[in-house]
Amino acid sequence: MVTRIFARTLLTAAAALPLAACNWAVFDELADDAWVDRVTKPEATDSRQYGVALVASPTRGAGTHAFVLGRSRASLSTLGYDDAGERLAINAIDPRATLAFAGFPERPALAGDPDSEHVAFSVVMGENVDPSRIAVYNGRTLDIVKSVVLTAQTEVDGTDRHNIYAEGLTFATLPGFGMDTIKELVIARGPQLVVMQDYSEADSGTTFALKGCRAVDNRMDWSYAVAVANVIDDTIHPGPEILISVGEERRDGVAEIVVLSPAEITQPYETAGSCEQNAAALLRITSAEAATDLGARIVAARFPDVVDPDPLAALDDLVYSAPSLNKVFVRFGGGGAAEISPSDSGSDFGDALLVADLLDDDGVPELIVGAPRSDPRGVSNGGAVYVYRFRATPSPGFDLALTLHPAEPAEEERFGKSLAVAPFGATGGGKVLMVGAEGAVFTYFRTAEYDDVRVGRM
Ligand SMILES: [Ca+2]
Ligand SMILES: [Ca+2]
Ligand SMILES: [Ca+2]
Ligand SMILES: [Ca+2]
Repeated sequence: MVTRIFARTLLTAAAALPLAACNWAVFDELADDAWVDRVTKPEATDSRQYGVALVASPTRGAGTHAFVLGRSRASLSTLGYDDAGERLAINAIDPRATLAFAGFPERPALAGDPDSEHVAFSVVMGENVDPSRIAVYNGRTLDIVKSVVLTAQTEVDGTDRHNIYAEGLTFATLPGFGMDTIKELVIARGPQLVVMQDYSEADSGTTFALKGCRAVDNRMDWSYAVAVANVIDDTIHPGPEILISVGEERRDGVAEIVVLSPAEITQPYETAGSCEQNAAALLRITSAEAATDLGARIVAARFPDVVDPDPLAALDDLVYSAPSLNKVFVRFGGGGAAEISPSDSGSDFGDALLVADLLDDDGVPELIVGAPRSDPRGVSNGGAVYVYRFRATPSPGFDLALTLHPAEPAEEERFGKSLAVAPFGATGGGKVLMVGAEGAVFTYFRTAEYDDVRVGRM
């Protein structure tokens, strides 16, 4: 399929459009290839930092759907469109009373389960006194599914360490953790790795359990991302591994990604010792440039870098970023590697990261990278998003397919601070790209991939 490229966004009419006849906030065209709907802080959410994190809904009855977090005043909200591309009414709740917490951390962790509507996020319950909490909600109905308090943990020096919130979260099925039919929540939380076994079971259920370990003694002060992927040959370590990026809380030390066997995470959460007390890490991924934030984001992917029946074809590819270096790294399952960096330096390239088959629905995913401190058109920290296509030859790597930013970027707009790709259209084969900015979410619809379904245009 030929894919045309859309690369510009026109947002000049944003504030001027009346909302009476239809609920488009912005109904701007990008040539004839795409249009964008820009949603700014819906009144219902009362949150200045709307869009600080978002995740797409994987299932759909019609149209498309996402879940959006807002900060300052906390909000959970939905953002959806029908099959005609018309925005649905926004649902929003303030979860602070229900969850008894003060607000979201600066960088709230948010994960979506690719197989359900469940979303998980971290909250801070108070200032240096209270434990933190992981909450799971239905991202479509905004009903609470689960809420688990993570109590303060004792430091190596014997003091309790409070107010440690999770920066990294992922849903995963770990073999040997409760029932195989119920997933785990794997959590990177300060100096800890936490596994919430069979997370959706009742706390009193026979298989619900909180397990954990202190990821690697004093070398690790803080963890900020976690992923579960099969990156080590099954003849050496069968099944998936847990990858956790660790460094210093203030991002002032050398960071690395530690690859652990899930089978070693056997200790109850309350008595967590070192993750390596029984067996050393399977692998440590480092950077020659001694990045302080290596693995700020970690994403597993399946790029066709090797051809079956190469045995390594079964391994996952690993995408991880170091925004301080302005770089994204790819470690291919077939043994190759790639480094990606935009020409725009100091842009926090990789602060948001996503792999999805966005451009052409051809089964080969694209790499989508947010760079919220990019300076499009010279506008300081306006932000940009880069989309790369995978190429197999002459060696596995990536080619820039398009760059997105608002046509009239605003200073500190931080376009690209969060990213989601959601299925769209009658079959769900089409995709929309959602990009979070400071107090806004932009949704890109593409006529190159599906019919122009716009109705009620003003
Ligand atoms: Ca399980
Ligand atoms: Ca393995
Ligand atoms: Ca691959
Ligand atoms: Ca593709």
